[in-house]
Amino acid sequence: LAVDDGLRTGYHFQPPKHWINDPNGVMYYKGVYHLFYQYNPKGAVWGNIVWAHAVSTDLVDWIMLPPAIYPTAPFDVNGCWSGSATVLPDGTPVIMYTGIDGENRQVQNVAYPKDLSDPYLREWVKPDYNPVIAPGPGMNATAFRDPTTAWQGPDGLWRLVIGTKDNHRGLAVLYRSRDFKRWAPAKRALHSGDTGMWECPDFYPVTTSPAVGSGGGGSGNGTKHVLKVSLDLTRFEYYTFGEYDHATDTYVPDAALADGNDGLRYDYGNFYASKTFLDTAKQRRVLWGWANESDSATADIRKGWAGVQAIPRKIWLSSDGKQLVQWPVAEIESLRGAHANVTDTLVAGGSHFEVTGLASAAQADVEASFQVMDLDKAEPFDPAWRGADAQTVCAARGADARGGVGPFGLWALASDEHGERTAVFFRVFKGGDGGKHVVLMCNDPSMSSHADDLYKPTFAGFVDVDIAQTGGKIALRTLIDHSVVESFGAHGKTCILSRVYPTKAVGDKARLYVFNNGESDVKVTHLNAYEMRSAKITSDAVEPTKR
Ligand code: DQQ
Repeated sequence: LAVDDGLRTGYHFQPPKHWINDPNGVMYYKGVYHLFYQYNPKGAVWGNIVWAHAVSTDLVDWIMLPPAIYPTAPFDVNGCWSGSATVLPDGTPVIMYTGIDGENRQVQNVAYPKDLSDPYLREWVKPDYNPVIAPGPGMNATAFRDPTTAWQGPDGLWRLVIGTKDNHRGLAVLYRSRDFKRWAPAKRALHSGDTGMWECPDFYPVTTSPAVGSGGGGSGNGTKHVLKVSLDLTRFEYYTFGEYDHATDTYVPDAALADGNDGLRYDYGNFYASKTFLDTAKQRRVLWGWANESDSATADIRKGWAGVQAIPRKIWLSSDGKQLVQWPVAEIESLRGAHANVTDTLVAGGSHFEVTGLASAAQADVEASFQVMDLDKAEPFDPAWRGADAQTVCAARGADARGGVGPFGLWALASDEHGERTAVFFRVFKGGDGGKHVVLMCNDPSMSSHADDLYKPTFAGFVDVDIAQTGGKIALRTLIDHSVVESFGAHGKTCILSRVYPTKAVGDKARLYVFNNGESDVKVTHLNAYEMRSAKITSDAVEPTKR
């Protein structure tokens, strides 16, 4: 089957063909970034899962290697599911992943590099003593998976968390080990919530400084610990952060934060099964997440591929300590080419203009700053929406519903006459908590494609900014990549990734517009739209040793 090139990404990570899902075992080791990911080597739908492997020195260009972990033994004969890497103090990396055993139980296995002198760590050895963690009596053996990176407590013991459920209760269960081989369950789970299964937990320290210490553990000095879980019922991820007591292994989320469906999300769009790692080269924490397709399985089979990884994001705690902030790693800016610039341009209510001068806007990085000229025009926030999530509000007030302040923002991947367009925008209401304005950020793909059979929900998140204080200013960055529209509002406070499948706004036919569907005029104080070169994806020249 032909691979459909028109909608493949140019700088978002994708293998040449077939299905991918969760990022796994992400790490930095001796000058090389490793990305493993769930992969079906036989087709464009989920199945036959192995750990595919790619390496990079800059998180931009990738060398594809043969799968690193694939079924070989009774403890993983039915699949090698998600897991994490930990770099031990002696410098040895170890992977722990979920194996699906001969009885379809989910067990945790370790794997070590076969040859530490191979800079790419191509081959991994699974000791015979696997599995190292099996579901205990009374545990749900078909919902016990996705071990985190391990961390070492002051007592020298390793700890990690595994996702599971007990009926409807999602749990992050804790295990401890002295040698990474024998693991004992803690009496209490690290945390739990009434949300169904917790997949792909992640647990790590953050501070308000984007630069992190190389230790990666630590507490005190304003350090918070983040617990992120992926909810298989909604396919959304939620996080809390709070105090973690190393001595008692107790995690208490900050009181202002809600668990589960009412909680904060890394991304309010299509972004799942994410995982962070500590990048000791650049003293930052980096987040990887998977974005699946929004078309049908039939379409994926026809395309020959399914799934991409989001651009890796630096992640840290906002200066007010109320949420996490994310920003694309700076390295991707090396792909920026020719650019179009707009400065101090007024967009009257009800108007739009095209950002011209790009050979193609199908592969672009757009940084824009807007200024609302008359915040008094903001409509009141409907009391019926109190407590509703942003997606509900945005569904009621899409990009084409005229407003007082907004919707204003970008039409990405727009065709001639913008019959196809994906709207990324802000909308401002008055009457929020404490008299503040409510700022909503939305991604509305309802006009994104003339094709049928697409999943086209609006995605939305609230943006925690006091827009009156900023003089009506708000920033938007959008990474456009053929079938990806990945946006960062208010310098990374609210993020939304969306997958779209234009039929006309493809390749050099894709255009970019600024629009304003509100009553208040909006000024584009500045906008830079860069054409993006493609990342280099090469395959490993070295013949893998026969296995
Ligand atoms: N994907 C993996 C599981 C994980 C799920 C299987 C999340 O380990 O829970 O491919 O997308």
